[in-house]
Amino acid sequence: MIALGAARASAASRPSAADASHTPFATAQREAAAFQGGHVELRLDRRAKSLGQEGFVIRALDGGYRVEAAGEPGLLYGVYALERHRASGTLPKEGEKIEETPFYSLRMLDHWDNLDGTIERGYAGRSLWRWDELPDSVSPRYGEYARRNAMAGINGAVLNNVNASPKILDSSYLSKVAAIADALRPYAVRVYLSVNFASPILLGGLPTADPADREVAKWWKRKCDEIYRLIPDFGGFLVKANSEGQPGPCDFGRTHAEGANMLARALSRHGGKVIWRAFVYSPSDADRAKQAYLEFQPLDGRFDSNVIVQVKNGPIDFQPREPFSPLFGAMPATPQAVEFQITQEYLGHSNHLAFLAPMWEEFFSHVDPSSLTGAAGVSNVGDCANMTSHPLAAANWYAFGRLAWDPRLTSRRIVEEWLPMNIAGYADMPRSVRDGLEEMMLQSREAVVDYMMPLGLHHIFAFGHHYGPEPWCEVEGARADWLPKYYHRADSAGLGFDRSARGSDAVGQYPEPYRSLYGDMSRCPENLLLWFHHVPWNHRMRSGSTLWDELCRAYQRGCDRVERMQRQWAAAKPYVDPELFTDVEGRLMIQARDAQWWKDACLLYFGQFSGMPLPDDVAPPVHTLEEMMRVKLPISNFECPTREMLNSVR
Ligand code: GCV
Repeated sequence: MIALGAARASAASRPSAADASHTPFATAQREAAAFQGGHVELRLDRRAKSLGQEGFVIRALDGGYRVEAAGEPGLLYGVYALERHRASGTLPKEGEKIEETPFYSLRMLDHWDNLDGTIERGYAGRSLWRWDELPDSVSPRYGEYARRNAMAGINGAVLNNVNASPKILDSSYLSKVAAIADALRPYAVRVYLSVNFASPILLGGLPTADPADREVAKWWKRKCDEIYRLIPDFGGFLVKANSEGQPGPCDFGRTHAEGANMLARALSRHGGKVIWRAFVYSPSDADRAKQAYLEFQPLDGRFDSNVIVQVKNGPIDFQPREPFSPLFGAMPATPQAVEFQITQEYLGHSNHLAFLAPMWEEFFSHVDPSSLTGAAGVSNVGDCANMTSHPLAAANWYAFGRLAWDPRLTSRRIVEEWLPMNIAGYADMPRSVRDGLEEMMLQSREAVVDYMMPLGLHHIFAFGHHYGPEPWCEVEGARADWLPKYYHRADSAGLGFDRSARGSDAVGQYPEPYRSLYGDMSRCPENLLLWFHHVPWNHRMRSGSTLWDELCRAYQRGCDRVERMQRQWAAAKPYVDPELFTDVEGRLMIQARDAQWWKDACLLYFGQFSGMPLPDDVAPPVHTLEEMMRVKLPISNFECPTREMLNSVR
């Protein structure tokens, strides 16, 4: 199994696709032989159709285990499941069996990797894909990466950024993509590509990319034929169209459905899919939270059957807490997938510990998992030694895969699986220390919500890089809905965005009972209150305190929670690898200081509007507002600030 800080394999040459040692079956055999919990027999029974290609049965027999599956991927997933059960001490007993099939057939990691090696919103180094060395040299890390995907249950990888360079479809790049596909195939991970809708113009030299133009459709067909000649199991295209400056069918007076269907027809004879993103917010007067619904809901039923509309979990953009997007459930005649963000663009990059399974579990508690056909996660993987930079952020990669495999899993169960498999020494820890680590993981996302944006506040980040607070931010020429004031609307009357029927009526896009619940200030869940309402500072919360006091206490609670996380990690010191310990300890220190930064910046800033003092049980600020407003981090949108940088600017 992967242990944190494990040694790397040596360089490998490129396998041939037909090579029998590079199949999921061969991988399953190798993994079974290495299993340390007893003898494992593999049985491939193609007649066991109810298991599909990916399901498996594990039987405990004659002092060992038999993994049965109808497809090679199923055998592989079965062996990894055995390992999971071994690590958490839940292996089946003699005569017992475990049977699983994945809930979703599409379980996909979306890389926002650029062809120049940078990663948009990536905080774990540069891209894993070494485009300049491919296809002749294939890094052994591709296999390591694919294995970790397969262990989590992920079966697809979109290799490149949705802000896509047309070059990815150039023949020279397609041979590189084919080499990566060969390296991922032994782990049953299929390759997908993000495509630029204007590729027929930018790459093909055509005068238009209008989806209704026959030459354009032919160009895409020929391109798909070329791709499938190189990669017979190619998964399909992911498309960001008419969003944040990307080209799309609307540029030619066509709808998203017309654009998606044209691509879908080019892919359909090869069995490929189009995954069409619904992350759109064209400039209009409508509340940004309403725009994706306004544009996509009327297109329900107009997409071909091999198109999946991929919707971000919340209506704005991967905030620490959002309500679910109202598009879910509003397009019953259209296959939909949810898009989560594993990389922590808005949750402290790779400096902060934020175990995201509770966020995704919360999503699935509101959106019926069976209304979706797939799940995608924006990857947090890069080429740094442990691939995720924050060692514990690997738990988010794993958690995404596990929830895509089975969205009914609880966060606790996932953490109970991940910790023993990934923290060497975990088994030797006293129960109290293990409980502490579990709690540290499980509480960490809520801690981030508390010290960044409690009670439904959202998007009050520093401009551009989104690290740290800037609720006062003004940028000349920037779209209003890129700026915090658009979202928090602080004034002397109160705080929050009125999305009730009296305000933007975003609540009107929700089905009952959510419409009434969210729309009524007195019944709205308090953790979403300021998302849906402009609330008077002296509004009485359920606790009996005013909004202002409750807000102050939430920020304080966030800081306290991080301190508690520091203590919980400190208790594990005697049992864990010293290098791992120091790495996480250092990041928790940054997180603790950042929490204080958020608390001071937000309370000092909002306090100007409330005019109310901090309650006695909230510690006074350690910074002034002027100091906080002077902080400017010299980082691009794709970097995580270092401790030295943070120390020098605050
Ligand atoms: C890939 C947000 C991010 C962008 C990202 C975009 C998207 O706006 O800040 O970096 O672009 O979402 O999901 O397309």
